[in-house]
Amino acid sequence: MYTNKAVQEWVEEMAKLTKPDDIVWIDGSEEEKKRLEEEAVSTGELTELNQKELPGCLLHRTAVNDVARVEHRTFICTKDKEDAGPTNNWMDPKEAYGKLGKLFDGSMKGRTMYVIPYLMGPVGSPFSKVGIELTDSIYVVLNMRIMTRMGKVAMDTLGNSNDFVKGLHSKAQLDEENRYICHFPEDNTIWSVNSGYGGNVLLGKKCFALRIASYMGKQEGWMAEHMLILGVEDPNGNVSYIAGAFPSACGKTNLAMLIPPAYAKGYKVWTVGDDIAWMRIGEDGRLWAVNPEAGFFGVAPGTSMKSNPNAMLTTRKNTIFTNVVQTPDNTVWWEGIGVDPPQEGIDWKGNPWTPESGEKGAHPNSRFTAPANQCPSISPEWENPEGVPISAILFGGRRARVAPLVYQSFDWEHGVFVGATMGSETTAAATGKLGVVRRDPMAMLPFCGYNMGDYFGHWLEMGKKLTHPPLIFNVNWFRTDDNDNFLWPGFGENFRVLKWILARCNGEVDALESPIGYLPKVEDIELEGIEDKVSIDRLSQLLELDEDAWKDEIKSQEEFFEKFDRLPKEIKGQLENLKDRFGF
Ligand code: OXD
Ligand code: MN
Repeated sequence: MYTNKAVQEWVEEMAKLTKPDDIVWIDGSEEEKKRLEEEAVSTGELTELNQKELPGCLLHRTAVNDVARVEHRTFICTKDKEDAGPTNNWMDPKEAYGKLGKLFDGSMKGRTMYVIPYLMGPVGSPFSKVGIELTDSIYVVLNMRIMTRMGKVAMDTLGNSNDFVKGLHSKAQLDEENRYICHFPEDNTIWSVNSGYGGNVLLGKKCFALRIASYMGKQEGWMAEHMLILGVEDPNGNVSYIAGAFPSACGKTNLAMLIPPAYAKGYKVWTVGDDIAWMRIGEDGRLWAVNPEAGFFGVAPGTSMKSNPNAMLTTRKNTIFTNVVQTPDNTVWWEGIGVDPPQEGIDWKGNPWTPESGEKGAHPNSRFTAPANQCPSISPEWENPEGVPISAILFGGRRARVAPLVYQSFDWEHGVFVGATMGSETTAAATGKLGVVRRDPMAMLPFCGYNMGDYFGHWLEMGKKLTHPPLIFNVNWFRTDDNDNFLWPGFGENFRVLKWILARCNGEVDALESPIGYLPKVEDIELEGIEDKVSIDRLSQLLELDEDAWKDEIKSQEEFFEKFDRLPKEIKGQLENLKDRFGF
């Protein structure tokens, strides 16, 4: 059905390797969706949920050993090891093609290979790029259908060009020991084998839109970032856009879909994206961003009508749920959904489950895949081919102690340093130990497709070209008191911090200079309506700098930077300046 020669030849070559019984070219039509859903339901790969309560919704369970991104098995395969840098796993491309080639050899025997053309970015946008994913998983096809612009539209965009990202995925045997997610940025290629978990297999998302795209961005002078994009509309109808980088499972989706508190009459927050931003310098010297995705692959646990009503409403139809609890009336439940659990259900492993069992019913990294256009707060601009102009960039993480609620960097270069020194306590979105602080520059540690020292350099270069750069802030919703209680209510109340940030962008409010940047004056964070939860004292505590904690923090930053051979001198200089300002 498609005539692009380069695509055809590559598909043939990959089919020779993986030896599927059949090849199906995906067109993105409704009929195709129906057919694939029926097939997946008939084999048990997907379960149809209660169509009255959750029309168009499906449930999937991954293998129990396959529930999160596997960072230790994710590789950047550049010819020169140095180009992958000190924070990525590296494999020689020849070795990777050889090793994975053996795993792919015959891996689709008895299966169908689906050829998924997809577009990252809005249709007709100069930002947008085409990828093709070959997979033996219907779950992948149906998720890609939600997460990207899939099928004919992508092939039409590609035309006769050979400029597309080549993604090959096979579940193979879901063998943990032979699970590899390999990226070949110099070849525009991604190979993923032996996994069925979203972040490892929906190749348009982390693999292309972040790892490969960050490399492309460096070559071509733009940026691919692990950022949400939101718009704040004021009572006069003016909308300002903010992009925010937070590590996985730190509330990007919640922030992107925030509903302003009651006191902020006439304000509205619009969602442009919840995970990835592609950003270019506009002719006006501002930074313009698009969301390359078309859906949300959000973390389910903790999502409720209280924490994120817009996400809940988005997922009431046409959604694929992964690894959540299936209730007796064939709907879904997860920890933190805000309603009582069913007396019994089927847990994420597919076993009978009761709330008394002491086990979690949903996996902590269980997910929903939902179309962005179903989101009640979706921005009217979310598919604008030119993107939206960014006024502020936020960096943030989970920091129980060190980081104050919010502070502003002195300038772009200092902001890059603030991003480069981000740290966060680990979550369930990746395998590994939970709750330990790891340095996660710009929330890109697992997603930067090249040497992170060069990546910092690229940020610095971009800053030089922006005549109207966004202001850069750091936020921390997760600060706790001595008894480990959160000091800040978070969720919708985070709007109060956004409001201060935009007031800074508009030059409407001054601030206090501190060693780490500009801090708000206590009276400038509005507390109307939450005075009972956040007293002035508490707010002061949230904005406090603990010198001892900062001493340790700077030591940890210094240690982290020691890994880098290609650390820009500006970053080193910023570290020295920070020490000087503290007098350390
Ligand atoms: C995600 C992640 O799925 O960051 O967005 O893990
Ligand atoms: Mn993410």
